[in-house]
Amino acid sequence: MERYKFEQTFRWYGPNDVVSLADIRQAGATGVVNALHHIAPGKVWTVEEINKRKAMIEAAGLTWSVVESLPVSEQIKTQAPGYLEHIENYKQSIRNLAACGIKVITYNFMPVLDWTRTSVVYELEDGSRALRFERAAFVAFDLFILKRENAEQDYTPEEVERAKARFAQMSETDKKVLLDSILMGLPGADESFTEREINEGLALYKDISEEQLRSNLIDFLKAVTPVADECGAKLAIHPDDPPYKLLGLPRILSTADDFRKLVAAVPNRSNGLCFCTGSFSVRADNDLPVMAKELGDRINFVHLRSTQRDAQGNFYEANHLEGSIDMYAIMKNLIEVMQKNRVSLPMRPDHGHQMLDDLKKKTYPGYSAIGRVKGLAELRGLELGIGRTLYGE
Ligand code: DNO
Repeated sequence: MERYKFEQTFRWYGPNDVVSLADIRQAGATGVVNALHHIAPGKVWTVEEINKRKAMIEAAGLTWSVVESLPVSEQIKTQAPGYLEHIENYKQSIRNLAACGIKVITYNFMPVLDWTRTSVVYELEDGSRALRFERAAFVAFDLFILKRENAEQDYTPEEVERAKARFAQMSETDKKVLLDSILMGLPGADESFTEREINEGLALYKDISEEQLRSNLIDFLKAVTPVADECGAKLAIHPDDPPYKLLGLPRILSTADDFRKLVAAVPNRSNGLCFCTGSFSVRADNDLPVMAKELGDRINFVHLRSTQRDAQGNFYEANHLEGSIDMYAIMKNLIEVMQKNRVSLPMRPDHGHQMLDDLKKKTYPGYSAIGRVKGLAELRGLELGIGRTLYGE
């Protein structure tokens, strides 16, 4: 029996990343997940630029397997003037990528902020560091630092009280660390957002409801999926991280049901999911093994990671095989999906703890080398064990 296994990949942020392509090769990955971060959202990724990057990756003995992300501009998300041109450019970028043989394209539709944490240096018992989201600190940021209009309406009275108490305890340094962590900016960006930019971003979405944002996403997918279908490219939408409304901004990809709605509206084959177990794991009502099975036919890319959540809405990024989710059950279901569909899905160990020598280096939060190498090693061992048990080889 032919066996379908994960294509093991590793994210690389490009030539400025302190984790080099040579490091990635030693990690045991064969594929690289990369993006042209220097090209602004809304602009075309030309064949020339794509090929330049591709050659760099191939010279290191690796393959550029996945794009993460081909960013969707705020104009497209809000349907602001100029968005139709951005959509045309997006289509052209898909065509160009496919012509260069890069056919898995990740994107997200999160307004303004991508992933959001309150600390990127949360110290675990063993001295390593993880990314963490602390609910009371986040609410305190919203109410007392950002001072967003009518923000209290989004929280329960208990949450407001807890945030008040938390804020009262914070030193000026604590407040600065909190602000910096939340404004950290997009992955791959060296600059952070300013408070002013966040406020401008929030203003853009003032009149955009969840329904409106979903409808804008559907319009976008209706426009781009036929192009992707035609050139054999597969799209993979990344879920909201964390998977719920933040700062009053609508969020529309937090649950299985959110994704089902997209497929119902746009059944095109290329309309797929980036199954990010870490993002989905923050909600106790997301049953990940069940989602892996049910959505399996639409999963085009897999991020494996776990979080440890608590009853107060806090979570931190746990070791890949620990935390609140059952990684064994998820892995088993994904292996079965690949075998049934006869595909090898690209998978990457998502994030990792900052540990050992990496504690002395400046790396992108979540993307130091050693923690991710550890994650990949554990996950590939788990895959091998389950694969052999299921299929005997
Ligand atoms: C964080 C990542 C996300 C992801 C984008 C995809 O570490 O998982 O930032 O790359 O949301 O568009």
